[in-house]
Amino acid sequence: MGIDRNSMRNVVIIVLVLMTIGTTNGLTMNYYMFSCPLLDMVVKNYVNSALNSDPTLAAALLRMHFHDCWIEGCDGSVLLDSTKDNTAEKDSPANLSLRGYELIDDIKEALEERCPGVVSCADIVAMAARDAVFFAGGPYFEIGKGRKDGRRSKIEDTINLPSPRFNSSDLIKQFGQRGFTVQDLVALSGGHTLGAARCVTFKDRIMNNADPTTIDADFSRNLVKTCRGGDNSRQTFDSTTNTFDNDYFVSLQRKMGLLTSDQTLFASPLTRPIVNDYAMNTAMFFLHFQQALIKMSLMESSDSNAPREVRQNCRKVN
Ligand SMILES: *[C@@H]1O[C@H](CO)[C@@H](O)[C@H](O)[C@H]1NC(C)=O
Ligand SMILES: CC(=O)N[C@H]1CO[C@H](CO)[C@@H](O)[C@@H]1O
Repeated sequence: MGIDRNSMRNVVIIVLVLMTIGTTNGLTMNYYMFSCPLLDMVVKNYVNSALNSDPTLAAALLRMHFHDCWIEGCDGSVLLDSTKDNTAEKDSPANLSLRGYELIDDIKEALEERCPGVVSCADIVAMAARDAVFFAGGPYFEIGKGRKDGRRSKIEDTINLPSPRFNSSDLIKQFGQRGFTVQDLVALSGGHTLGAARCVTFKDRIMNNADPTTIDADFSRNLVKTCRGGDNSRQTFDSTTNTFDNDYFVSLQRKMGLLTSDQTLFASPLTRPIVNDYAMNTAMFFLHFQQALIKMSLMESSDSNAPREVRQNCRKVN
């Protein structure tokens, strides 16, 4: 008996098929399987212990991944420090509340000890965001790896980030241009289940008598109080700010969305039904969120000839 040539061939085909499952944009689930087998464990341990001492970092890590991907693809550009000839993305006012860089540095350092020169900073950011969502109570999912780090990070590119003052048509348009459906837009906005925003991003909603059709009166009075502390005073997006849940969507139904770009999702007939679905069905939100986040994590630079590398230090090009 034994294995004949035909069944051997079938085994080989099955193995090849398995290896290509989850391959998108050149990324694979098991990209570092041999070159850095402990990668997943290292990132998870660092993210977990960082969140234990500072749960607000979950929002920061998710936001960092979003900012990274949105500007010229997920290439670690958000991590680069400014140099004397170049002002980097991270020094844009739009970035004012980005945090978590030290954690990424720590993870990179730990990985350089185990598998030097192998794991890109862009992959670390993507994995840290994924793990942050999970440790905050959200879904767990696999993501492709094999991103490379870019060498460009320019303050002027950050004008392409969605504005907190966008209405639903602006949002649908900008997300649509980048390949996201209306469902992806609403699901990704649900990332605001974590974190807070500064007064300067929402105070226009409460000045000159808040419009009661778009904002709850008590909520509005609370925001006025918060903003007495100045433009940098912070207000959480929902009442469970460090927990990844669907409370954000329930808040929108109550006209307690923080930013114009949040509450508008309940105002538009194109997005309101999706908000209502997620407010009722956490499992649906989680599923759609992970699908949209995976899509986001595959965003690539519009310049396919842009130089790519695995950075030694996430803050500096090699
Ligand atoms: C959304 O805002 C844009 C300007 O940014 C405006 O042209 C458009 O009419 C607005 N759409 C809605 C539905 O309010
Ligand atoms: C303009 C500005 O304040 N940019 C900030 C962007 O984020 C980094 C990291 O937190 C800050 O160091 C910059 O000052």
